[in-house]
Amino acid sequence: MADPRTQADPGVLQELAVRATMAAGTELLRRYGHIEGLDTKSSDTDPVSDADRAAEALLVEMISAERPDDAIIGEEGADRSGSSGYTWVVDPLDGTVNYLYQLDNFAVSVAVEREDSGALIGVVLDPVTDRLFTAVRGGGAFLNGRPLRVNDPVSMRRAMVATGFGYEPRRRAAQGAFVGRLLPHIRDIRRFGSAALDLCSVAAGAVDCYFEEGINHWDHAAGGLIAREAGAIMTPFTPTGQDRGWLVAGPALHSAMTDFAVTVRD
Ligand code: LIP
Repeated sequence: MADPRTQADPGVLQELAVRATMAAGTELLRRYGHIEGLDTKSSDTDPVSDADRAAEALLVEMISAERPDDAIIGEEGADRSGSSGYTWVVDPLDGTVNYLYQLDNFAVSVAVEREDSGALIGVVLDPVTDRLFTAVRGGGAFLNGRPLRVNDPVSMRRAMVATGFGYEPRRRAAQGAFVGRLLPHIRDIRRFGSAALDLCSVAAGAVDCYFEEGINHWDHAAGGLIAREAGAIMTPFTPTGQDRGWLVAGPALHSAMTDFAVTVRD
């Protein structure tokens, strides 16, 4: 339980999250197009490079210096326990494959969670376009300070749906089969390659829905709060039954997609 004596001002936490996220974004841009230390993780198509590692090290250094009693979890191995009841969940480079191919559409994602109540702060930065998505729980979602709201109501037939696929062949085959069943019932699919930006696109009304199975906590911790604060409903969603996934959309489309997945599964 968070010690009431250490309860932090959400505005102070958000300011640090924004400052650290922007510093990591600058580091990613400095290295963009100059990949070094390339390696793979869960499969030979799941890359990691010195850019991921350097950005995460910068996030950990800045957060630890100002919040030494907070825990930190990061995609590239950051795993520090804390005593304050607050945990920083960081993805230093979401959209790693896009970064590798210089396709843009990558992001730095930083969330702050309370152990007693979950996500409190969400910050996602697209360094290429300077789009800074932010949310404080209960305070709304913003893009560069402009309020965001999801599209609602949206019917299945008019739905622009973002999704993604895992790095393992077995998982991809089942995910592709579900998308094939869905495609005739919706406007179209978009696969941008970054869960954090997909979630922020739902918040901004740039797409109507996002779902994906097999993403990690650091992929959706910040973007999920931003989408919820923009009016999205976010619930567990496992249409292939293989991996834990998420469905994020405005209320009407969320309900229609949930019903559709049940009919397809039966
Ligand atoms: C990526 C996610 C994306 C998913 C990719 C990958 P990464 O995270 O943001 O939604 O489809 O397979 O997991 O690996 O770039 O941090």
